[in-house]
Amino acid sequence: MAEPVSTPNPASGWIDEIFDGVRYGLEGRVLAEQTSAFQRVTIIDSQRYGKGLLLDGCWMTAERQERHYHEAIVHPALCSAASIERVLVIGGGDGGTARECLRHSGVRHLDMVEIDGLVVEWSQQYLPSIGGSAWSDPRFHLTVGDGIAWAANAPDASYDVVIVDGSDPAGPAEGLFNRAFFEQCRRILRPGGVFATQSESPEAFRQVHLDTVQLIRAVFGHADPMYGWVPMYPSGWWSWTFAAIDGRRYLQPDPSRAAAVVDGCEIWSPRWQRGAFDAIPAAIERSLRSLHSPSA
Ligand code: SPD
Repeated sequence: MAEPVSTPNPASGWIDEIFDGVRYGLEGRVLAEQTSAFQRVTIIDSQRYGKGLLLDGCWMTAERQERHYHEAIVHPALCSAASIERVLVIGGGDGGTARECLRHSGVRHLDMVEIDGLVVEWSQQYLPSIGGSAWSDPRFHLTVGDGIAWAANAPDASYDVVIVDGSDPAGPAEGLFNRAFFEQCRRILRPGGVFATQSESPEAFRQVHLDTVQLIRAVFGHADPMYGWVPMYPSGWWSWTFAAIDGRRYLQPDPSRAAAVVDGCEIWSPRWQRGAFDAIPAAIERSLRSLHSPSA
């Protein structure tokens, strides 16, 4: 994947992610910026979407559009795994994925493993509504550390749901997109378990998207991408990919679990989810049918 290019962030004005000859910008001002041990972390205040987070100049989340992403990555998995007692979130340092998971009363223990402590610290300080009550929920257990190593060291069949909420496959998140990592994720899932990951844009990052879906298919035997919108991300068009140990159970949300969360959702519903899985573009479907399994 080409390295994203980022302009130095001005104190105020347009703040852009620039990729492949296109810029995706918000008008606002930079509130804080620091280079951690892993990446450049930027917090902004934007006119339209409130406070937001960029990593290495790439948009991650913002207060008034984070639900597009977090509801989509969580509820297809949490509404369909056979059990949802033990959940692992790899990445997810802004807390939004954990927050949506913990809306499910069946979750008893959630481990979140985020590599960059500064992302957690600044999300708690500047974006508290995104993590919301997750940060103080007794079921929530945060480890600041390497999620790839965590998955490699976890016992077999130790989680019901594994969600990978990483950034783009450059820098610290690169290892979240390869076969060895997906194999570990499969190994640590219990029977009936469900795996979910963000799988990039079918437009702006088409090849990464295709490779990711294909690798997960090779590891799990099947996997399905689901398509939606995250307006601040490159092209605005995004995807999440789901797989499960025992078939395509993520396509069928359990009605009682869905009913318990849907009224609090802005985007996700069982109906939205059906459409989002069905919204696979024809060319992507063709490419996935014709591709051979990549090996890396
Ligand atoms: N290009 C953006 C990919 C970001 C995926 N993760 C977003 C973090 C939200 N919790």
